[in-house]
Amino acid sequence: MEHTFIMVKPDGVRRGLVGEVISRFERKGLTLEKIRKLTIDEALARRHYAEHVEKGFFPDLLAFITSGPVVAMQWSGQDAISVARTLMGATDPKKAAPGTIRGDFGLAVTENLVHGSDGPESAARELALFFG
Ligand code: DAT
Ligand code: MG
Repeated sequence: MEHTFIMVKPDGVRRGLVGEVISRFERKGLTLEKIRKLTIDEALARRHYAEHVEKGFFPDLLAFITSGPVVAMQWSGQDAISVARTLMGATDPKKAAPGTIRGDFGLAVTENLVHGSDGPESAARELALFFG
């Protein structure tokens, strides 16, 4: 059993896709354990995206991720981290396969609808950041 941190980003919340995202993870067989709606401030964004703070796209990412409420979640299940990443699709929605969340609903790399932890260390770190 593995835990992962999943977040519907501000574009997904604005577009009314929270239920769609939750439904896809539920139908796959993962279990929703915690859920919280919040607006990310700059300090939290810098901690959550610490690995990207020095990158050229970070100002755009920061403006976007703080632009409205997100829905933060803890999910569990067998291989939950990689299963969730597969359901999300590639980072760039233009390259994400049809049938994935990003492939079905996204067009721009910044506004790519969902975040999912990329490994056990980031899952533990991100869950602690958002759920204490
Ligand atoms: P992922 O969200 O698939 O784990 P990541 O951790 O590499 O991708 O990047 C975090 C977010 O930053 C990503 O969801 C969208 C944005 N991003 C990544 N690469 C980018 C790029 N080359 N240009 C603009 N935004 C980018
Ligand atoms: Mg990532």
